[in-house]
Amino acid sequence: MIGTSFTRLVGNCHSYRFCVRVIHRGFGVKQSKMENNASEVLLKQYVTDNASQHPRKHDTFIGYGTAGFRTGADLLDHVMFRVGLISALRSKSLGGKAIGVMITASHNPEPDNGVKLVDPLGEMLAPDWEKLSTSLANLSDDELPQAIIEKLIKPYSIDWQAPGLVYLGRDTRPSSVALAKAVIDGIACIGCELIDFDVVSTPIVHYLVASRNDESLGEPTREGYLKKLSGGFRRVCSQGKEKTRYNPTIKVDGANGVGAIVMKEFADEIDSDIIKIDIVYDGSSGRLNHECGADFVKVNQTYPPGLITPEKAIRFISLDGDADRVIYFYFDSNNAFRMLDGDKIATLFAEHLGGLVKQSGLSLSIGLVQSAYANGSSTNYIQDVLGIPVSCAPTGVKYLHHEAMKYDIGIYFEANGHGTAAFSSKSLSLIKDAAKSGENPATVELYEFTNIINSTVGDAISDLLAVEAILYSRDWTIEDWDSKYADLPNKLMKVLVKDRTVITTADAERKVVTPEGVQSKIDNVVAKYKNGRSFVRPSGTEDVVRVYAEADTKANADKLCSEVSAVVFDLCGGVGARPSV
Ligand code: G16
Repeated sequence: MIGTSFTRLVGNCHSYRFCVRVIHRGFGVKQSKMENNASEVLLKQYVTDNASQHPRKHDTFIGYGTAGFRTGADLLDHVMFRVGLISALRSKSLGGKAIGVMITASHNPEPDNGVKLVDPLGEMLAPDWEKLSTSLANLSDDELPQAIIEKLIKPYSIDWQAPGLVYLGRDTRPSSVALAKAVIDGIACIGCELIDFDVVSTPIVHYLVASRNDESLGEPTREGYLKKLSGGFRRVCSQGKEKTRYNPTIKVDGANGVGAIVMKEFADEIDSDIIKIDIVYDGSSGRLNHECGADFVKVNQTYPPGLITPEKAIRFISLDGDADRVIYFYFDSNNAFRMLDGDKIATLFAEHLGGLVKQSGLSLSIGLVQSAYANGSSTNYIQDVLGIPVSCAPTGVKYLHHEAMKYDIGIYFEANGHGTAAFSSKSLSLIKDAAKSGENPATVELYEFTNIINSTVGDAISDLLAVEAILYSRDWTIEDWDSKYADLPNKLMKVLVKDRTVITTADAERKVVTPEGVQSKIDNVVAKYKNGRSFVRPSGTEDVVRVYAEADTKANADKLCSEVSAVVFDLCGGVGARPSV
C-alpha cells in the first residue's frame, strides 16, 4: 500500500515514560521535490489509501469547540486520523515549528474523548485552522484528499515534503491508546517527525511545544518541566523566617487521571519538609472524573463522597482529568465545606504578584481577565480593593489568554479553576535582569514565580505550587486567603435541548441573541432577585446548554437558576424532563 508508514524507536526514557519516534512517509518516495502536479497526485493517493484505515463510519457532525474536538470516543477514529494530517501540515506551514496534539476529554466522563491542537507558542490553535479542522473532520472519505490540497496545501502554500515536528500526548482514558494510533497514522501519511510523550498532562504538552520553539522558556523535556517548576517552588519556600500559620499538609484529589501521576513525580522532587503531599483518587481504583475531580467539586459545590472523614485545617485540592484545572476546598471550624475556585486563585495571584511588582519597582502593567462565570464579588474585590483592571472574555482559556496578553503580566482564570498568569517576553526579561543582583528579595521572588507558573496555559499543578508558594511566603492559612471576600451564592445547571446551536450569544456570552425573546424573558426573571445575575450559553465541550445564576442567598440563586433553565427549556427546544421551578 502506498503511504504505509514505519516507525523507528530512537530513544526511551523509562523514568519519564515517553518515547521518541521518527516517522517517515511511504516507501519508495524520492525525497527530492517533485513537480507540483505529481506531488499533489501522490499526496492524494497517500491520503486516500491511509484514510481507508480510518473511515468515517457515521455522519454525526463534530466541531472544533471550546477545547478541540470532544464527543463519545467511539465517534472519533476518523477525526483523529485527520487531526494527524492537519497537525503535520500545520507544522510544515510554520517552517517546521513544533505543534502539539493532546488526546483528552479533560473533565468529561471516561467514555468521552477528544483532541486539542497546540500552536508553536504553546497557545491554542489559530481560529482559521480551527474552522478548517471542523470542515475537514466532517467531509466524506471521498472528499478528503482533494480538500487537503484545496483547503490547506494551496491557500497556505505548504510544501508537504518539508520537515515538520509534532509532539503527541494522551490522557489515561483506555480509548486514548487506539485514538493515538489514528493520529500517528495521519502524521505518518504526510511524513513528519513525531515525538510521542505517551501519558502526559495537557499543560505539559503546552510547555514542551513552547519551550521547543523558544529555548528561553526552559528545557523542552518532561524532566525540564518538573525541574523548572519544582526548583522555583523550593527556592521561594526556603526563604524568609520560620512559618507559624502555614500548614504544610495538602491532600490532592487526582480525579483518577494523569494529574495523580504528575503530582507523584512532583512529590518525589519536592522536599517533604516544605510540603507533605497525600494523593487520593490516584487511579488505582475508581473511574476517571467519577464523583471526584475539579469539575465534580465545582459544579456540585461539595467534596468527593469518597473522602469519608473530612479533616479540618488541611487543604484539599482537586485536579481534573487532564490536570489543567484546579479547585481548593477545606472544612472550617464548624465542619462546613468551603470552596476556593478559580476566582479565589486569581485574586490571590493578583494580590501577591501585584505586590511583588510594586516592591520591585519595575514598570510592568498587570491586569486580570475573567469569564461571565466569575463571581460578582471577586470582580468587585479585584477592581475596588486591589485596584487592578478586570476584563471579561468569552468562555474558553484561548479567549482569556488572548486578552491577558495585552498586559505585561496578565492573570486569567475561569471560575472552574482553569487559568494562569501570562508573562510577556518583555516582563520575563525585565524581571530576570533585575533579579540577577539578588539585592531586592521581592524581585528575586517575582523571578521565581516566573519559573513556578506555566505561562503557556492553565496548569493545575503549576497553579497548586504557585498557591502554596504564596501562602507560604505570606504565612497564611487557607482561612486567611478565604476571608478576603465572600462569594455571592451561585448555581450552575445543565439543560438538554434538541439542538444547542440555536442559541447564540453576545457581550462575552452574557446576552442571548437567538432565539429571539429568550434574553428579555431572562431579564424579567433576573429582575425579581436581589443581586440577581444569570446567563445561558451552549457548552463547547458537552451536548448541553449551561445556565449560571447568582443572587443574595443560596436559596435564591438556586431558584433563579431553575427559573432561567425553564425559560431555556421552553424556548430553545428542551428535551427530557422540564427543570422544576
Ligand atoms: C474546557 C476549556 C475551558 C472551559 C471548559 C468548559 O476545559 O478549556 O476553557 O471553561 O472546557 O467549556 P464549556 O462550558 O464550553 O463546556 P477542559 O478542562 O474541559 O478542557
